[in-house]
Amino acid sequence: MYWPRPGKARNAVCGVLVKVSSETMRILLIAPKSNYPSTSPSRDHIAQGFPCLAATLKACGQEVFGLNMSYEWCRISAQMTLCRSLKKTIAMCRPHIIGLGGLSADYLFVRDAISMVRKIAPDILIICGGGLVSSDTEYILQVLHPDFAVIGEGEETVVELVECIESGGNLESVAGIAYWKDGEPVYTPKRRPIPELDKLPFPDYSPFETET
Ligand code: B12
Repeated sequence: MYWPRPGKARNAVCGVLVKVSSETMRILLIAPKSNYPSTSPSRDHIAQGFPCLAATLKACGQEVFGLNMSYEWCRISAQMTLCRSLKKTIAMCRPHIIGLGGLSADYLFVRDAISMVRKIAPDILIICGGGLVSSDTEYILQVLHPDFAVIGEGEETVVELVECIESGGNLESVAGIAYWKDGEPVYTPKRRPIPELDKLPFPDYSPFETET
C-alpha cells in the first residue's frame, strides 16, 4: 500500500459511505493505451473522454493527475511497463480515486490496470467508465469489479460521484452510476444527456502529457 488512506471510503463497496477527508480529492485518470498489449507506441490520439473529465473535475476544485502510456515504447512487455508506471504514479500522486475505462476494444488494458491497482493499492476506489462500461455494464461489474461504474456521459456524473464520496452522501442520488451494496450491484436512474455541451469547460490535455 502506497499511502495512508484517510477515512474508510472503501466502505462504499458495501453501501456504507464514510467521509474520506476534508482535503481536496486527488483523482488519477488513466487513459487506455489503444494498442495494448503491443509494446510499440499507439499512433492514436488519447480517448477524448479523459481530457473532458479532467477539465470538469478541475473546474469543480478537485486535484487531477493523469497517466498516459500511449506514446512510449514498452521495453520488455506492455504489462510490465503498465505495472511500473502505475506503481510510480500512485506513489507520486497518492490518489484517493482512480478513474479508468475506454472502449470495448480497451478491455485488456482496463482488466490488467484494475487488477494491478488492486494489488498495488487495494484501498484506492476505482471508477470505471467509457463505451466499455456503458455498453456492457453488468458484465464489467461482475468480471472486473470496479467500485463504481459511470454509464454514459461522464462529465456531470463523475463530478457528482466524487463529491458524494467526499461528503459521504447518498449514492442513490447520483444518476447514471452503478455501485455495490451488500455484494449486489445497484443501478441508479439513467442520467439525461447534457443539454448544453458548450457550457462544459474546454478539454484539459495537460495531465496526459499532450497539448492538442
Ligand atoms: C471518435 C471515435 C473514434 C476515434 C477515437 C476513439 C477513442 N478511443 O476515443 C477513432 C477513429 C480512433 C475510433 C476508433 C474505434 N472506434 Co470509435 N468512435 C468514435 C465516436 C464517433 C466518438 C467518440 C468520442 O470521442 N466521443 C466524445 C468523447 C468525449 O466521449 P467518450 O469517449 O464516449 O467519453 C465520455 C463517456 O464515455 C465517459 N467516459 C469515457 N471514459 C471514461 C472514463 C471514466 C473513468 C469515466 C468516469 C467516464 C468515462 O465520459 C466521457 C465524457 O462524457 C464514437 C461514437 C459516438 N458518437 O460516441 C465511436 C465509438 C466510440 N467507436 C466505437 C468502436 C467500435 C471503435 C473501434 C473498435 C472500431 C474498430 N473496429 O477499429 C475503434 C477502437 C479504437 C480504440 N482502441 O480506441 C464504438 C465503441 C463501442 C464500444 N462498446 O466500445 C462507438 C461508440 C461507435 C459505435 N456506436 O459503435 N473511434
